[in-house]
Amino acid sequence: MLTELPHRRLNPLTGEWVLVSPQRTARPWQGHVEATPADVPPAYDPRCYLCPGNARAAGRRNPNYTATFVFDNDYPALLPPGSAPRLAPDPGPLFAAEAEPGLCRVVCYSPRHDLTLPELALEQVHAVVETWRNQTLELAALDFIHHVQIFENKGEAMGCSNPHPHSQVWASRHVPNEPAKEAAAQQAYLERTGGCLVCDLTREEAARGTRVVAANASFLVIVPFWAVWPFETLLLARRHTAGLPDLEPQEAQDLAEILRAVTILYDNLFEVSFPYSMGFHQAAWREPHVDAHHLHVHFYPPLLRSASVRKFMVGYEMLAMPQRDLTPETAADALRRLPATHYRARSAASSEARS
Ligand code: H2U
Ligand code: ZN
Repeated sequence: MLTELPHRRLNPLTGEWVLVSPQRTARPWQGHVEATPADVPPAYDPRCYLCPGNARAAGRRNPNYTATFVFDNDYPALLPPGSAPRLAPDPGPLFAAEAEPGLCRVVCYSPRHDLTLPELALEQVHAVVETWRNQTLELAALDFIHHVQIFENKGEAMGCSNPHPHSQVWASRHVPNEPAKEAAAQQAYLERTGGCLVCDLTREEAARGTRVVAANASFLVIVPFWAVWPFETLLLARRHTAGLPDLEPQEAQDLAEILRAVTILYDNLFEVSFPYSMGFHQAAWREPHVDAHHLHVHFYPPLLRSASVRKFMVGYEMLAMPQRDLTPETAADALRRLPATHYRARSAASSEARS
């Protein structure tokens, strides 16, 4: 039984296996309890590098922006072409290295220092989606760019260095490891079956329903069958869409709606601003096999049992393979049952009713 006994499950997008040990969910745990930052941040923080009108760490000043705000990362991990290191002509198989030109940008979601995706109004999340779409178009048009990676690190638990809600865009010449693995798997699936792996998955998961967390006309959010993180989710476009630039206007609206919906469920799970790393996987425009690629978003949240008990990828995970106790089906069920209204909006409404 997949609900009771240890087994392993295959991630068809990466070809990697995850060990599932549902019999261990009752084991005692006496580890470290992380302190959770309970303070509600201010709407504007004069010391924040990302708030409107403030000076950033390297000295540049932000404009008094009123919507989304994009800037070139002051400490970029990638540099434009022309700044390539001089490399040995033939280092041999043991010391391979190559230049990696690219660009890194930061996307502030809104002027508000205190509002993360789930607390922004729907129109504001839509503005973020449009900004990501425009960044993708602009960066993918550059001849030295073959991959545009949009991602967000949210919360101190994920190493986010600034609480002002923002995401990052790193655009690079090479397709990085994770999207490259997934692109190869999608291409192989297309060659083997004649169909799209993610289209087939989306249809199957919608029909089964057991791992569905949220859905609308254009998107589906599931806890994947092979999830590694306890409350990992996968957001899937129902229509075969290679990337953000291909979305129809209604689909962009629906994407904003479902991003808001899933992040509200996350915040409601432990009534805390839920940390995660999330990111879009979209086609690498200049690759020849764009057909096999299907737009999706991964959410990787670290929390396990409460606002302070997180999962660590250590020991067996580092040396052997990922392992989880809670089944993906149980996680999906827990998320799906949560209220659709953010807990802070609910507590604000009830304190208004009392006064
Ligand atoms: P996180 O998304 O992990 O918090 O990283 C924030 C990014 O913002 C980080 O890459 C950049 C950092 O280099 N940043 C600036 O470019 N300028 C600043 O003034 C602060 C942070
Ligand atoms: Zn700020």
